[in-house]
Amino acid sequence: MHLYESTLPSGNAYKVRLLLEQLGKKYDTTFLDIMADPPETRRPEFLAVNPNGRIPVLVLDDGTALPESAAIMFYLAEGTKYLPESRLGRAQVLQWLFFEQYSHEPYIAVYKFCTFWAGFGDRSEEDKKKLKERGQAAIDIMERHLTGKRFFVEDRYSIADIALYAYTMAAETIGFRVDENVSAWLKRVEEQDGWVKVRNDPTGKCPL
Ligand SMILES: N[C@@H](CCC(=O)N[C@@H](CS)C(=O)NCC(=O)O)C(=O)O
Repeated sequence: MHLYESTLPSGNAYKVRLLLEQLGKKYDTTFLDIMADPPETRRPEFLAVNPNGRIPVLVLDDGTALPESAAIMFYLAEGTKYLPESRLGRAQVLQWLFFEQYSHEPYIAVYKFCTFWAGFGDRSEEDKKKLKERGQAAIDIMERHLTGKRFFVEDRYSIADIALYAYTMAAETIGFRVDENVSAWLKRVEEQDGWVKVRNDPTGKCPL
Protein backbone atom coordinates (compact mmCIF):
# COMPACT_ATOMS: atom_id res chain seq x y z
CA MET A 1 0.00 0.00 0.00
CA HIS A 2 1.05 3.56 -0.62
CA LEU A 3 0.05 6.57 1.48
CA TYR A 4 0.00 10.09 0.10
CA GLU A 5 0.31 12.59 2.91
CA SER A 6 1.81 16.05 3.50
CA THR A 7 5.22 17.25 4.66
CA LEU A 8 3.41 19.34 7.32
CA PRO A 9 1.98 16.94 9.94
CA SER A 10 -1.66 16.66 8.81
CA GLY A 11 -4.14 15.35 11.41
CA ASN A 12 -6.21 13.73 8.67
CA ALA A 13 -3.15 11.78 7.49
CA TYR A 14 -2.20 11.04 11.12
CA LYS A 15 -5.50 9.13 11.57
CA VAL A 16 -4.51 6.78 8.73
CA ARG A 17 -0.88 6.45 9.79
CA LEU A 18 -1.86 5.68 13.41
CA LEU A 19 -4.25 2.94 12.30
CA LEU A 20 -1.73 1.48 9.81
CA GLU A 21 0.86 1.33 12.61
CA GLN A 22 -1.60 -0.25 15.05
CA LEU A 23 -2.52 -2.84 12.43
CA GLY A 24 1.17 -3.50 11.71
CA LYS A 25 0.68 -2.88 7.97
CA LYS A 26 3.58 -2.14 5.68
CA TYR A 27 3.25 0.91 3.44
CA ASP A 28 5.31 3.45 1.50
CA THR A 29 4.70 7.18 1.72
CA THR A 30 4.81 10.12 -0.67
CA PHE A 31 4.95 13.50 1.06
CA LEU A 32 3.40 16.49 -0.73
CA ASP A 33 4.04 20.15 0.06
CA ILE A 34 0.63 21.76 0.59
CA MET A 35 2.24 25.20 1.16
CA ALA A 36 3.99 25.24 -2.25
CA ASP A 37 2.65 27.57 -4.94
CA PRO A 38 0.70 25.89 -6.43
CA PRO A 39 0.30 23.27 -3.68
CA GLU A 40 1.64 19.87 -4.77
CA THR A 41 -1.84 18.53 -3.93
CA ARG A 42 -3.28 20.68 -6.77
CA ARG A 43 -0.86 19.63 -9.53
CA PRO A 44 -2.03 17.42 -12.42
CA GLU A 45 0.02 14.41 -11.29
CA PHE A 46 -1.77 14.30 -7.95
CA LEU A 47 -5.19 15.36 -9.28
CA ALA A 48 -4.99 12.18 -11.38
CA VAL A 49 -4.80 10.26 -8.07
CA ASN A 50 -7.41 12.33 -6.17
CA PRO A 51 -9.43 14.81 -8.28
CA ASN A 52 -10.34 16.54 -4.99
CA GLY A 53 -6.68 17.55 -4.54
CA ARG A 54 -6.36 16.55 -0.90
CA ILE A 55 -4.36 14.13 1.21
CA PRO A 56 -4.58 11.54 2.70
CA VAL A 57 -5.00 9.05 -0.11
CA LEU A 58 -4.26 5.36 0.32
CA VAL A 59 -3.41 3.52 -2.89
CA LEU A 60 -4.27 -0.15 -2.47
CA ASP A 61 -2.13 -2.98 -3.84
CA ASP A 62 -4.46 -3.33 -6.87
CA GLY A 63 -3.91 0.36 -7.70
CA THR A 64 -7.24 1.67 -6.39
CA ALA A 65 -6.84 5.16 -4.90
CA LEU A 66 -8.96 5.68 -1.78
CA PRO A 67 -9.17 9.28 -0.50
CA GLU A 68 -10.90 10.65 2.67
CA SER A 69 -9.48 9.73 6.06
CA ALA A 70 -12.77 8.31 7.38
CA ALA A 71 -13.28 6.05 4.35
CA ILE A 72 -9.68 4.85 4.51
CA MET A 73 -9.99 4.00 8.21
CA PHE A 74 -13.29 2.23 7.67
CA TYR A 75 -11.72 0.15 4.89
CA LEU A 76 -8.62 -0.76 6.91
CA ALA A 77 -10.53 -1.51 10.12
CA GLU A 78 -13.00 -3.94 8.54
CA GLY A 79 -12.69 -7.35 10.22
CA THR A 80 -10.31 -6.05 12.92
CA LYS A 81 -10.81 -5.11 16.59
CA TYR A 82 -10.86 -1.43 15.58
CA LEU A 83 -14.40 -1.70 14.14
CA PRO A 84 -17.32 -3.19 16.13
CA GLU A 85 -19.13 -6.19 14.69
CA SER A 86 -22.63 -5.19 15.77
CA ARG A 87 -24.87 -3.30 13.35
CA LEU A 88 -25.48 -0.56 15.93
CA GLY A 89 -21.82 -0.33 16.92
CA ARG A 90 -20.76 0.13 13.28
CA ALA A 91 -23.43 2.79 12.78
CA GLN A 92 -22.27 4.57 15.93
CA VAL A 93 -18.70 4.55 14.62
CA LEU A 94 -20.00 6.21 11.44
CA GLN A 95 -21.95 8.69 13.61
CA TRP A 96 -18.69 9.89 15.22
CA LEU A 97 -16.74 9.83 11.93
CA PHE A 98 -19.38 12.12 10.39
CA PHE A 99 -19.47 14.28 13.52
CA GLU A 100 -15.71 14.69 13.31
CA GLN A 101 -15.83 15.69 9.65
CA TYR A 102 -18.76 18.10 9.90
CA SER A 103 -18.71 19.56 13.43
CA HIS A 104 -15.14 19.17 14.67
CA GLU A 105 -12.43 19.08 11.99
CA PRO A 106 -13.68 22.12 10.01
CA TYR A 107 -13.12 24.26 13.13
CA ILE A 108 -10.33 22.69 15.18
CA ALA A 109 -8.16 21.57 12.24
CA VAL A 110 -8.56 24.93 10.52
CA TYR A 111 -7.77 26.77 13.79
CA LYS A 112 -4.64 24.63 14.17
CA PHE A 113 -3.56 25.23 10.56
CA CYS A 114 -3.99 29.03 10.96
CA THR A 115 -2.28 29.08 14.38
CA PHE A 116 0.89 27.30 13.30
CA TRP A 117 1.26 27.74 9.56
CA ALA A 118 -1.13 29.92 7.57
CA GLY A 119 -1.91 32.69 10.08
CA PHE A 120 -5.35 34.26 10.56
CA GLY A 121 -4.43 37.25 8.34
CA ASP A 122 -7.15 36.85 5.71
CA ARG A 123 -9.90 35.93 8.20
CA SER A 124 -12.14 38.41 10.01
CA GLU A 125 -12.32 38.50 13.81
CA GLU A 126 -15.88 37.24 13.46
CA ASP A 127 -14.71 34.25 11.43
CA LYS A 128 -11.97 33.48 13.96
CA LYS A 129 -14.51 33.70 16.82
CA LYS A 130 -16.85 31.34 14.94
CA LEU A 131 -14.06 28.75 14.50
CA LYS A 132 -13.31 28.96 18.23
CA GLU A 133 -16.93 28.72 19.38
CA ARG A 134 -17.86 25.83 17.09
CA GLY A 135 -14.67 23.93 17.85
CA GLN A 136 -15.28 24.36 21.57
CA ALA A 137 -18.88 23.18 21.13
CA ALA A 138 -17.58 19.97 19.52
CA ILE A 139 -15.13 19.34 22.37
CA ASP A 140 -17.91 19.99 24.90
CA ILE A 141 -20.15 17.41 23.19
CA MET A 142 -17.29 14.90 23.43
CA GLU A 143 -16.83 15.78 27.12
CA ARG A 144 -20.50 15.06 27.89
CA HIS A 145 -20.55 11.85 25.83
CA LEU A 146 -17.51 10.50 27.69
CA THR A 147 -19.15 10.82 31.13
CA GLY A 148 -18.80 7.34 32.65
CA LYS A 149 -17.27 5.97 29.41
CA ARG A 150 -13.71 5.03 28.45
CA PHE A 151 -14.17 5.26 24.66
CA PHE A 152 -16.72 6.60 22.16
CA VAL A 153 -18.44 3.41 20.96
CA GLU A 154 -19.22 0.20 22.88
CA ASP A 155 -16.69 1.38 25.46
CA ARG A 156 -13.81 -0.05 23.43
CA TYR A 157 -11.12 1.64 21.35
CA SER A 158 -12.14 1.97 17.69
CA ILE A 159 -11.57 4.15 14.65
CA ALA A 160 -14.10 6.59 16.16
CA ASP A 161 -11.50 7.33 18.84
CA ILE A 162 -8.70 7.63 16.27
CA ALA A 163 -10.74 10.07 14.16
CA LEU A 164 -11.52 12.29 17.15
CA TYR A 165 -8.08 12.02 18.70
CA ALA A 166 -6.13 13.29 15.67
CA TYR A 167 -7.03 16.96 16.15
CA THR A 168 -8.37 16.98 19.73
CA MET A 169 -4.87 16.14 20.93
CA ALA A 170 -3.80 19.61 19.71
CA ALA A 171 -6.83 21.48 21.06
CA GLU A 172 -5.46 22.66 24.41
CA THR A 173 -2.18 23.85 22.88
CA ILE A 174 -4.07 26.08 20.44
CA GLY A 175 -6.31 27.58 23.15
CA PHE A 176 -9.41 25.37 23.42
CA ARG A 177 -10.68 24.29 26.84
CA VAL A 178 -10.23 20.56 27.39
CA ASP A 179 -12.00 19.23 30.48
CA GLU A 180 -11.52 16.17 32.63
CA ASN A 181 -13.23 13.43 30.57
CA VAL A 182 -11.64 14.40 27.25
CA SER A 183 -8.27 14.86 28.91
CA ALA A 184 -8.42 11.36 30.49
CA TRP A 185 -9.60 9.87 27.17
CA LEU A 186 -6.65 11.47 25.28
CA LYS A 187 -4.27 9.73 27.70
CA ARG A 188 -6.19 6.45 27.30
CA VAL A 189 -5.78 6.61 23.51
CA GLU A 190 -2.05 7.22 23.95
CA GLU A 191 -1.81 4.03 26.05
CA GLN A 192 -3.18 1.81 23.27
CA ASP A 193 -0.87 -0.80 21.74
CA GLY A 194 0.99 0.50 18.73
CA TRP A 195 0.09 4.14 19.38
CA VAL A 196 2.49 6.53 17.59
CA LYS A 197 2.90 10.24 18.06
CA VAL A 198 1.97 12.67 15.29
CA ARG A 199 4.96 13.33 12.98
CA ASN A 200 7.27 16.20 13.92
CA ASP A 201 6.76 19.43 12.03
CA PRO A 202 9.78 19.88 9.71
CA THR A 203 9.25 23.68 9.80
CA GLY A 204 9.51 23.67 13.61
CA LYS A 205 6.40 25.86 13.93
CA CYS A 206 4.15 23.29 15.59
CA PRO A 207 5.43 22.19 19.01
CA LEU A 208 3.35 18.99 19.22
N1 LIG B 1 -12.18 15.25 4.41
C1 LIG B 1 -10.80 15.05 4.09
C2 LIG B 1 -10.02 16.33 4.36
C3 LIG B 1 -8.61 16.24 3.80
C4 LIG B 1 -7.87 17.56 3.91
O1 LIG B 1 -8.43 18.61 4.25
N2 LIG B 1 -6.56 17.50 3.60
C5 LIG B 1 -5.74 18.66 3.65
C6 LIG B 1 -4.58 18.44 4.62
S1 LIG B 1 -5.14 18.10 6.25
C7 LIG B 1 -5.14 18.91 2.28
O2 LIG B 1 -4.88 17.99 1.53
N3 LIG B 1 -4.91 20.18 1.91
C8 LIG B 1 -4.26 20.54 0.70
C9 LIG B 1 -5.17 21.14 -0.32
O3 LIG B 1 -6.35 21.40 -0.01
O4 LIG B 1 -4.66 21.40 -1.42
C10 LIG B 1 -10.22 13.88 4.91
O5 LIG B 1 -10.71 13.65 6.04
O6 LIG B 1 -9.33 13.18 4.43
